[in-house]
Amino acid sequence: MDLPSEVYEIARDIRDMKIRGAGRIARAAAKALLKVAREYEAKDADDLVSALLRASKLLVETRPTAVSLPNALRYVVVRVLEGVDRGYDLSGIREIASKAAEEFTEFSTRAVEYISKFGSHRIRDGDLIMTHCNSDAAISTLIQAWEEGKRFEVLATETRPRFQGRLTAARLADAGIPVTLIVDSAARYFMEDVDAVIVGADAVAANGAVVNKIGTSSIALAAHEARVNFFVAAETYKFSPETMLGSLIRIEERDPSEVVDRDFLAAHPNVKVRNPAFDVTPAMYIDLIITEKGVIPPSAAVIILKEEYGWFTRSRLPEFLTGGLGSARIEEDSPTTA
Ligand code: RUB
Repeated sequence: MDLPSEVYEIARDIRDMKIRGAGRIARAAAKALLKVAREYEAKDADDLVSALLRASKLLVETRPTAVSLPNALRYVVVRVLEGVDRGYDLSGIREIASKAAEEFTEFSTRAVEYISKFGSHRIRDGDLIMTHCNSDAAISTLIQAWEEGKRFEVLATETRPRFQGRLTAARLADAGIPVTLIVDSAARYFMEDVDAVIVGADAVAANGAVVNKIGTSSIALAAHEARVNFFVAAETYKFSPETMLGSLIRIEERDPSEVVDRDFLAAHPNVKVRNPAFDVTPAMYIDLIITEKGVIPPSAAVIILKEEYGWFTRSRLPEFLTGGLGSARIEEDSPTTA
């Protein structure tokens, strides 16, 4: 039996960046699994489980950096595998998978609301706030502060090469917030006038480093140099459990044609073009990470990971959902380090 066609559409839209931004990607993945749970005409429970795993594999391979994507899939798959262990039948597994997918979506939406409320406390009247790329968590925080009556201005970087900053500027302007669009390379030029920077995240590592749109780390460095606060707004499902086991977060490298057009590439075959989509901002340049569980210093990332994903080190998830760490997982009875 083939998977519902919407699953392929969602996977394609994530790959082609019609669905983009770590939170939206995660919710789209949960929606795809919900489709499978509800609509896949399974013979029995095993058949449904294998369809859910097939869909998960298809989805997890669409974009490699946003940890929200495997975490959304794992949220559902872990519960489904528990159901299998408890001997649930087909309708039981359908129920578990649907409920988990819906729960994840609700949790993800609510998380942004909490982040906005916590983050807005850090925005003051008269501030000039810089943001980079297009993050729902960061934008919602700014809109929340504005709705609370605070009056401030925003500098939004255009975010080459795909100009997600234009989306940010438009959304802030629609909310009535004064916003100025600048080229990415002007970030340091303006930094001396900036009061705080707020960005989103695609991934947060166990050591507190944050992976976000390319250019984020240069902005963080400029903020550090100018003694400007650098805030990251990130739901806890963007924290990477793989990094607890030493794994590195993979940085997506996209097509050169996003940077220069194909005519240029054809006319200059000896010019190499690189297009990494994300970069890593070390913890030392980050003042706070604003999560739905509260505001934490980056050094507390590992505590969040242990609380949320302690099970990851013992889980029996398929390899494609553990970043290939299957054999490196810590078994219950393995000796602890000396
Ligand atoms: C989007 C991006 C966003 C994070 C967080 O990159 O870097 O800052 O995903 O977004 P892309 P959110 O456009 O390549 O997906 O807070 O909405 O999850």
